[in-house]
Amino acid sequence: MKTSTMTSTRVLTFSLIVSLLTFCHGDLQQEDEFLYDTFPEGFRWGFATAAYQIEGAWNIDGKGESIWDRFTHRLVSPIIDGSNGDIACDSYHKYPRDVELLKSMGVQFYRFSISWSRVLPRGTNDLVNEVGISYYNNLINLLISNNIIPMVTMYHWDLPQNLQSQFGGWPNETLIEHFENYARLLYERFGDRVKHWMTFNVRILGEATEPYKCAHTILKSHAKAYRLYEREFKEWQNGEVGIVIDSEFMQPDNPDDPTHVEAAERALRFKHGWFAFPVFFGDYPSVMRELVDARSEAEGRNASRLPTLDEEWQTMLRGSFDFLGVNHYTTELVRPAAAQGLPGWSGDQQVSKRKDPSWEGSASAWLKKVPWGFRKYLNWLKNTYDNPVMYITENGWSDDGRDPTNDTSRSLFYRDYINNVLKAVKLDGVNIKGYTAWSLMDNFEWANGFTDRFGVHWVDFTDPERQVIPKDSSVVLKKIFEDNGFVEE
Ligand code: PNW
Repeated sequence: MKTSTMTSTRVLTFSLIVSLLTFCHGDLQQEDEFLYDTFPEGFRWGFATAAYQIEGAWNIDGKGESIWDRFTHRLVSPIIDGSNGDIACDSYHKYPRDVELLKSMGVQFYRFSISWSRVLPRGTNDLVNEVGISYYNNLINLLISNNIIPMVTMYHWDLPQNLQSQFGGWPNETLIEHFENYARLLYERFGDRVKHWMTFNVRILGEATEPYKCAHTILKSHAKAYRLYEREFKEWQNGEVGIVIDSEFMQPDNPDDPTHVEAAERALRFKHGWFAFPVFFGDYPSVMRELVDARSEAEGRNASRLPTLDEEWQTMLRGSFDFLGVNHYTTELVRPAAAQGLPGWSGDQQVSKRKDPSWEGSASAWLKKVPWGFRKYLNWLKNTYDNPVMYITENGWSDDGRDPTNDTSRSLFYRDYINNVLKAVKLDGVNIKGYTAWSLMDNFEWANGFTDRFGVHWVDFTDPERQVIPKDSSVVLKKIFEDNGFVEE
């Protein structure tokens, strides 16, 4: 606790100096001064979670195994604290508690994901698990009766194990058809009440050719699901379908060096543009095409590691969104670097990235606090994609959970990041319709297990009842939601 108080004092002193400085430089003022103002009327606030991270009940009531069940059950655990999502927050049994928490926070919507293998245990539509369908029906109905809009992610990383074992997972384009069938089932069963769909929560790790192949299948699956809705459901269900793409902001390490500026732009196109360019413009960014093609040839391959989208797929992909989902947490400093290491996505970009050691750290090694990076990033999205409708679909901060309630650093994180969203909306005209905090409560943080906690509610994972305690940040965030921004006291 000592360190976080010290850090916040340092941050406060620093911002004071910055405000004094900017006071003398009129045009910098907007960049560094806190903005007291409210979001436009109708702006929406909510929380996000994902099925594997909260539900538990991994093998209950007919649910099939997912790749995350298989992965966390390995004999030698790949998870930092040896934990898994077998029970997690037990939201499968305790979803009324989740809705209570949402109500207590005064949100307008809740973004959650559906576990594919809970509704289709084998991933294929020859076997529908009606008990799994009921679970989501109950959750959706309870949300709606409490005036909370459900926003549904179809895929948040928990692929049915059967699709992995039988087809090898996302590198295999057979999955396109299975995803389309899954999407159809969701529209059919839930689309009368769910009006906001997100096909994928996109984030890919790994090297060599596999990530490019996975992304290729995922993009095509997204396009199929989008066009299916447009063709058969939109007219009578009146909803919208988008995709969620995650990226850091890439800041030129030395903004005065044009090669750094170019490298940062390249890194953004390799990270965000990889998925967004096909969805907005129909094809991968040309800088990816050029660099990956050239390097593949130099490696003596007869085909590029980056697959090509033919005319038909380009047409299907181009414009396949009603909104863009934006997950954002942190910023990187970028400069040019020669390609090195194994052939793959990180080397293909020919950049090196680092984080400024003075940036405040969270419990997660990768997550440093850079509030101004968020505003710059939102402006980059606005300029690159012609100001599309956007929702912030994730943004949040982790602690180590040792103190259940005192989380000043998270309160300051939300205040400063949301203030930059406000500046993007009010001063820069970025078209953002809502903001989603990650997350409602501490949950299973993937490879970091229960050690990195992102909740505004603390969860006791040793208690079979999974008691929750509000952290201090829940009060701060609730006030921002209530005020629809920041009101000067
Ligand atoms: C997201 N980064 O992952 C996921 O969508 C969530 O499921 C996850 O719990 C949350 O953020 C916190 O990790 C990210 O390196 C992981 O910038 C890493 C990064 C961003 C998002």
